[in-house]
Amino acid sequence: MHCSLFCRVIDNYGDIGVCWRLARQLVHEHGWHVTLWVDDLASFARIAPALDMALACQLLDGIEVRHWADPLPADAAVGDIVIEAFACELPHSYQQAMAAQARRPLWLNLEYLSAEDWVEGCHGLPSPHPRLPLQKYFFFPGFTPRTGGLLCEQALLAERDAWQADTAAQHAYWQARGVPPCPPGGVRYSLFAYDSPAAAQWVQQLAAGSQPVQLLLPMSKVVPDVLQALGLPADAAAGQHYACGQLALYLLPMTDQAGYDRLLWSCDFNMVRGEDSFLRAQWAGRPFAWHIYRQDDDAHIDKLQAFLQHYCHTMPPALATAVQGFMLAWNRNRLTADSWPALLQHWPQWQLHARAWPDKILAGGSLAARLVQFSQIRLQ
Ligand code: TRH
Repeated sequence: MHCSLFCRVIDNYGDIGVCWRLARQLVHEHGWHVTLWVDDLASFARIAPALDMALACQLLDGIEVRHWADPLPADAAVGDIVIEAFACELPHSYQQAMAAQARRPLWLNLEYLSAEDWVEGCHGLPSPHPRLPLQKYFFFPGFTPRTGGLLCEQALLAERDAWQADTAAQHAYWQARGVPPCPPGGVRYSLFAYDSPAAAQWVQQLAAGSQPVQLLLPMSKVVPDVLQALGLPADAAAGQHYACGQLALYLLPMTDQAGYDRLLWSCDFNMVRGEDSFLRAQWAGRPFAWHIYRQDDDAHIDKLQAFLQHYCHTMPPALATAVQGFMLAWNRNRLTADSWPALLQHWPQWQLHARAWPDKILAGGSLAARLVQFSQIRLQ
């Protein structure tokens, strides 16, 4: 099966992060041949350092990666399946080529992840092309069996378990990053977020708290806010570290996606953002909070609340209130003095919930498996 997957990088790394992950799963777990078209190789290279930005076409980890420039090169083959990620418009010439195939390809629009109720009703719906003899299906990721599911590699949770049981590997991991052993009673948190007044308040609270905290910060938009909030020089770079009250800060370079997974698996709590990191923190099986991507008219708050309703549904009520309170406060930029301490009071219960959560939401199969099944039925 040949799949052409098209990705336009709108902002940051999530668009290509999701497509890169999906491409590899389709190739390595389902034996498809994938051509990944990407318009921004520089952003791609931040999460896939082995990519050669100078090449318009290359084979990377078994995937044919091609630079998507306008116009598309004449040899741009039409796959059996064509996926446009996040409604990135396919070039008209390519749509015409799709319509001209003796056997028309299956055309999917892979949508953004949302836990909102309407997703179940829209997943899998076809939309006829206004002029060409083609139709496009909407493929919606989601948290329930009647959606397109969630991206997760087949072996991931077993790899995570092995990593979290391997104290020697973790020790070596921290040592390689210049992070000393945690002081007695101390904890490790990671923070990958957008710029945020809440992050500034949070780190000030951690610095003034009663527990030693090592905070791991991959370079991201939140780093200047954190440094400023703590009165540290703003020109910090990856590799530097600082101490401030109970808080020890470690600035980390961005790594490939597997490297980021290991960071998430190794921390007691992860503050994450966007779409892909949001899921990876859930797969870590540890408490996490979500800095959701901001949308116009506060649409992101509805999206956050839909997720929280789902995530907190089976939690003890006091924990649910604390988790909802913290994530909403963070995303409304109004962290109070109680938001974080309320969570700490219910920590062991949250750890149990976080551990059990991935199996619950993966019960209907991962997104790649559901996409393959969806395609097989329609291409019969
Ligand atoms: O970077 P994000 O904010 O991306 C997105 C996009 O911007 C998109 O336009 C928007 O619609 C969406 O958010 C909601 O967050 P995300 O989705 O978490 O993507 C980050 C990617 O970077 C993810 O695949 C993990 C990866 N990553 C690494 O590979 N190495 C690292 O060191 C880190 C910190 C992240």
